[in-house]
Amino acid sequence: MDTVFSERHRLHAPDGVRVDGELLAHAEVPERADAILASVVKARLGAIIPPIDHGLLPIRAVHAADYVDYLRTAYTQYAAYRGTPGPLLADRTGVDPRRLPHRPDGFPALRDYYTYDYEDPILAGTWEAAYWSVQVAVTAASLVQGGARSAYALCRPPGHHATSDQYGGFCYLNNAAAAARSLLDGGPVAILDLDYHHGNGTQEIFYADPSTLYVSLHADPAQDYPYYWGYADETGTGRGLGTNLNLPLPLGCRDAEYLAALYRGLEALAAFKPASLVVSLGADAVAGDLIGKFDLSLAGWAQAAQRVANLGLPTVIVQEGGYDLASLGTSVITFLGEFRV
Ligand code: Q9C
Ligand code: ZN
Repeated sequence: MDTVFSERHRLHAPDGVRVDGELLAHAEVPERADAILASVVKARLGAIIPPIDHGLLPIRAVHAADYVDYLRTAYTQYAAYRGTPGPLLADRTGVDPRRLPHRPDGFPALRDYYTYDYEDPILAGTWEAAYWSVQVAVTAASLVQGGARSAYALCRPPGHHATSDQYGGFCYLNNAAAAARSLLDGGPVAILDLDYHHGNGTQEIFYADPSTLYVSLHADPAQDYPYYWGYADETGTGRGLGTNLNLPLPLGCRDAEYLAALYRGLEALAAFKPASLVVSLGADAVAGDLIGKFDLSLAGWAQAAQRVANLGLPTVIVQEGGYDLASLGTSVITFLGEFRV
């Protein structure tokens, strides 16, 4: 399997984030991609391919135009407002754009408008890194459209928490959603989200869409991030009713319980008869992660991968979370290894 990768992820390098007045080290760092790439190369999984620039089209296909314009210009707008450039961090005063009759203009009013979170800095290179992360995902999708059985998108920053018009959870643009939408020409698309966290952004983007099925295994939102989304009763809306399947799991969840939920998800997925599959791959689901709190063994993770591979669908695997630099590479290549044939 070939890997699509861009060095431009490095342009987004958050070093510290202030939460409740305390400066915390940021977990979503460039070293994550370095660790994964090193393991992929060492495992001789296939070629490492640079992304093709598909421009703004695949981004606008899943995000609101005003949100895209904001992300692209937020850093410079903020620098002009402050009189000096620096990291832009929202502080969440409780603004929800869906409840506001007027879109605010300029800073400071815009600061909290396009995010639901408070630990995702916008830095000088954030837009460019996020832009190329989408291109990585869409390029991997184009390899699969071109007949490859599978392709791996080594995306950074991750994407599944980015909604059509808000960033959060270390995500700015939704890479997996862009890949999925680009695959829709070939027929219905299923998205299987295996990140430890619920992919609220991906869910939102496709919530009313009957041509995409979103299936997610994740920590119970009553117990962990993203808290407000990911419950089992969120099943889609309108014509998309029945095309969203959330399988929340308890903290400490072990192999048997995880795999039972996966088999339920895969059954629903097969019944949907998709033409292709996008996997949101979060290594934070594996035991030992610094943020994730499952007790899923590496053997259980390999078994999960094998079952997904056995679907036999053309598959784009998109990197999401995973924060333990020591085990991240191994978790990723263990999963990818099951797609070898
Ligand atoms: N400071 C993904 O895995 N809160 N995002 C973590 C620790 C946010 C995770 C709390 C977690 C977001 C793509
Ligand atoms: Zn995650």
